[in-house]
Amino acid sequence: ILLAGAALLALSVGASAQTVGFSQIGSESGWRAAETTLTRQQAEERGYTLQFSDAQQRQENQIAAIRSFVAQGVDAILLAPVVATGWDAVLQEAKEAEIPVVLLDRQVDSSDDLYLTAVGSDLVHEGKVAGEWLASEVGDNNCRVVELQGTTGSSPAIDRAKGFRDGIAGKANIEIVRSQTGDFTRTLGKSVMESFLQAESGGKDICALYAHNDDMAIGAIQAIKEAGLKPGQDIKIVSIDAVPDIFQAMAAGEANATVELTPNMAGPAFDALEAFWKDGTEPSKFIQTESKLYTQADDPSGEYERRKDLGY
Ligand code: GZL
Ligand code: ZN
Repeated sequence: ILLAGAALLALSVGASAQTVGFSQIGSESGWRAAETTLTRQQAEERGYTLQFSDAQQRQENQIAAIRSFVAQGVDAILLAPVVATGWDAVLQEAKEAEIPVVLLDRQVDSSDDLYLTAVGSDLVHEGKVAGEWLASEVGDNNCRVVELQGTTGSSPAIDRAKGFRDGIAGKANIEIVRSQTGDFTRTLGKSVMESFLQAESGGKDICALYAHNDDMAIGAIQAIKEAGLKPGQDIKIVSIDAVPDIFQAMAAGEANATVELTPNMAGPAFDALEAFWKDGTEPSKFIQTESKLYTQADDPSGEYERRKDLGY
């Protein structure tokens, strides 16, 4: 009996019978849905109990969720912060409760001693890759660009706007003539693109669309078609995420380029947490995921097939 008892004790200490609270932004895009799917799968595989909260894009719901996770005494908190500001107080509360917080796919302006680490891409770099692709595409021709920005105040919207402008810097022939948030959704991407087309004499003067994510681009493609124009030809389309549906659009010649953002942020996050739980190992404050440009030349149909069952 003693041996059995010792074995059970060892199992309970060693096994990851951990409870993790996940404050997810919502399900505004296919990419976000895939991130949630993969996080649930990883938690399952690793034997964690995942307490999931969908904030419906509202920061106050995320703050309330974090407070409830702290009250529950979870072993860690995952946070995908909808906007970059306003987190100091609640992150301080988690710190005082000695609960490690890992940021997923977006950054916060809080001091980095208020979270264990942040897992995400170089969002500025993504925008720059998109800008550089457009610059290479148009050469010396004049190009009037419209921009669908992500959620106002979110780090991807801020950084992807900056990066794209870095990518076209010095190109006097490329001009961003309209820029507005589409909140990362297909619906708003479509309606804002409709307003751009109306404001730009039906769109004949628009050379390209830069969308901060594929979902807004997909909505915009619908609007462009309804306006009687050919997306991917009359108006070049470059966006970010590499969701399956953008590859379908590319295969149909209706989109031109996307920068991949991996939806697997949970893997690196859980690896860092396991090291921290085991012996207090402090990871670097930023664990960067890779970004990769895909164009119509990169087997879009094959890329669609590879991604279509990943939970987007
Ligand atoms: C970027 C991530 C963005 C995705 C969008 O890291 O936060 O949020 O690009 C999602 O699809 O809405
Ligand atoms: Zn770069």
